[in-house]
Amino acid sequence: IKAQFNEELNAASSKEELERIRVSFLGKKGLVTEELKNLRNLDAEAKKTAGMQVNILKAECEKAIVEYQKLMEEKEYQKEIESAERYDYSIPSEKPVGTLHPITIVQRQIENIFITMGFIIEDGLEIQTEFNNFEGVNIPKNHPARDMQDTYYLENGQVLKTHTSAAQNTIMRKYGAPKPGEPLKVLFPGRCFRNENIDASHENTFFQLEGMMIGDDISISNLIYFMKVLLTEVFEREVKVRLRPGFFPFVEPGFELDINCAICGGVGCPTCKQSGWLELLPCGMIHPNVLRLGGIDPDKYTGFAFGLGLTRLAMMKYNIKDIRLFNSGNLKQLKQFTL
Ligand code: FA5
Repeated sequence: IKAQFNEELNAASSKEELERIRVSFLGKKGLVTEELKNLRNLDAEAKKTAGMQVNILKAECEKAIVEYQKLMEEKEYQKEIESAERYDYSIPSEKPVGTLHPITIVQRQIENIFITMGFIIEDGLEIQTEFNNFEGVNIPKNHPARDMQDTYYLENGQVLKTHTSAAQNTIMRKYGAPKPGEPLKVLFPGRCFRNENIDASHENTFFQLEGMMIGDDISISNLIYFMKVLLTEVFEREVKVRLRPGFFPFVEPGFELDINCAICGGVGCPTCKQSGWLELLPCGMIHPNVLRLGGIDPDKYTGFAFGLGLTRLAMMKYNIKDIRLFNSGNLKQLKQFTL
């Protein structure tokens, strides 16, 4: 039986054949099982020796089948590996894998314009102290202006910055008073957070881009000049703007620079709330209190600041009708923008 078993086993080339062999030797009516059954016909002495032999045979057959099965699985696995598709990870890909987010594109474009005009780029923290976000820019506690910006407070009393102006104080302290004829010119873009009701033109997370110029003879005409350069370069055409008086505690005088809504051409649409204008660029001359808090003498220096709604600007530039697209993660939409 053992010789026959070995012969058949060695010829087996599939799992099915292996199973057939198992059944024909070890199954209910298998050869080995039959031998076991036959033991009952023997006398006690013979039963003992034969029983031992048959049980050894049974154990050997079982073991051989298990081992042979393992061997077959091993062979199959090797075959699979050899025929598997191979990748060469070192070959350069044909297409660039990612694209810049439209806000990043516009941010870099504006940064480049201002760098050529001698501005430094600074990074403001997203988590700020209440002082930096409010008191440092002349918004004292209980001032109604705090209600204009619905603030996210952290458990430790710090805030998610509601505007890029929160970096003004830190930047003034970092660079100190400018030298004569060398005004301090800084651009500081950043993500801002407000607990807003979200609609087509309001997000709770959006980008602003702030600029500040402080020197011994900075005036409103400098401010208007830089704003015009900025908007002409970004839109690559003359854009219609309007200047209205605007109130911000950190500027005096303060202005609201609005841009003609390019989506509806000025006739009114949901994005501009039917007004034909989009509030885009609040600005003004830095309030003396803000300079003083930043360690700069307001009797010797003046400056302007502007806080551009970068997300809204990107909407204008790319004719994006709904602000919610920016944070949507919709790659099909977001990938189509180029400089
Ligand atoms: C400010 O935040 C001032 N810090 C700007 C400033 C800086 C004024 C320096 C003067 C001098 P305001 O709250 O208006 O201002 O916001 C500025 C711009 O951010 C708005 O014009 C708008 O374009 C954009 N903005 C404000 N809230 C949102 C919002 N929820 N979603 C998208 N953009 C917003």
